[in-house]
Amino acid sequence: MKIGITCYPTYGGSGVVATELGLSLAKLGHQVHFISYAMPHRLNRFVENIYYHEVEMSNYPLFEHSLYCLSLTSKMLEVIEYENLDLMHVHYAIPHAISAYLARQVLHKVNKNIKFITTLHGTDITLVGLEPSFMPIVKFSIEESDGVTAVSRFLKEKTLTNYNVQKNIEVIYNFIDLEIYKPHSSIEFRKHIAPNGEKVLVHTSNFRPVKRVPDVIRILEKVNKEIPTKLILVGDGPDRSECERLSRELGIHQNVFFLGKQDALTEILNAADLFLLPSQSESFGLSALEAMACGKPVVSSSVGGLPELVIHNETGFIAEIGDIERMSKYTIDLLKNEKKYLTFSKNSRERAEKFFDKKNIIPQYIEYYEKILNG
Ligand code: GMT
Repeated sequence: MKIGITCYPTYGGSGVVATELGLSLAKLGHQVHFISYAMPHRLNRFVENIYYHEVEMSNYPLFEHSLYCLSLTSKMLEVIEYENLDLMHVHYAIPHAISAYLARQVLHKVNKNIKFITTLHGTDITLVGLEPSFMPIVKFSIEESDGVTAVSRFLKEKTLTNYNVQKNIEVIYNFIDLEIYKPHSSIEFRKHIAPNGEKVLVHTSNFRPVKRVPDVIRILEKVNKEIPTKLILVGDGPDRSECERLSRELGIHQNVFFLGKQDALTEILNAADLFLLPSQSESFGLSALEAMACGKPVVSSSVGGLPELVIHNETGFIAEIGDIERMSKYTIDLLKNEKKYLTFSKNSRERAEKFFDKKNIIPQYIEYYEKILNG
């Protein structure tokens, strides 16, 4: 197949899922054309069957605001025509699904066809899409997509109820490369972080308010009162400064390592004991899956799709949003009880292998593409 993929070129989340999907499809012999405003983060090397098309932006002075949606549509049209694409697959509904819809309409006018699939990822449905200025257009673009997938059962249900749509939505879970994300020793890095044998917690995110990263700092403060513990924070975003300030205010900044954006995630995850994800909203929690694949139990909030990933009292613990007290207790419990910790660690890896292995999920996408193309 010749597939066009549009996604945000970002460091985490939907950008990573789309890029890893494209790379896997290319490896299987499909031709994949990425269309975005910048090179997707993980596309930083030559890969056979992968092409990248950058959306050109007009900077005409009349346009005070960027017309990305329209520029993207034009680029889609160009790539669909020149590369003879079979299908467009857009990740994150806003505004990608609308651009794909417009491209399809333009082609209809000249008696050409293109089908497009929209994959819903999270905040496109649970947060941004609910804003009154976006809601009607998100609903419309879901209804008009030839196929729609969601990354968790939670996200599927939310979409059907919040947008009152009658649409078949296929749940295709996010996936992980178990050969890259696996338990291995990371002794040197761990020694650097925790030279006196302290325990190590880790959190990775885009530091948006929805991730509640200050809760991670507050959990560390409580855990540290019982067990000497360090915290690694990976990523960057709007709440980072507030977190740096909070860790100083609480007098624990010497125990917090702000690493910023990092590529060597498996080294970092493997240097830690446990992953924290106290999000306000989380449709799936790819970062938690990355940690689980490395055999790290997760303590998280019980929101969204997280209970589909983190099994309470088996691969980690879940608690109400903002219940720092409980999350700290769960963390301490696991860090103090070695036997329990090892069981949870083993369970985490096994769950990643059983339900979220890339080898099993990629064929689900291919099957879905075929179903939509033949439907
Ligand atoms: O808002 C974000 O956190 C980024 C967002 C995205 O689409 O880039 O992440 C969402 O998609 C990820 C990949 O499917 C999911 O693992 C995240 O849970 C989801 N984030 C939220 O729902 C907040």
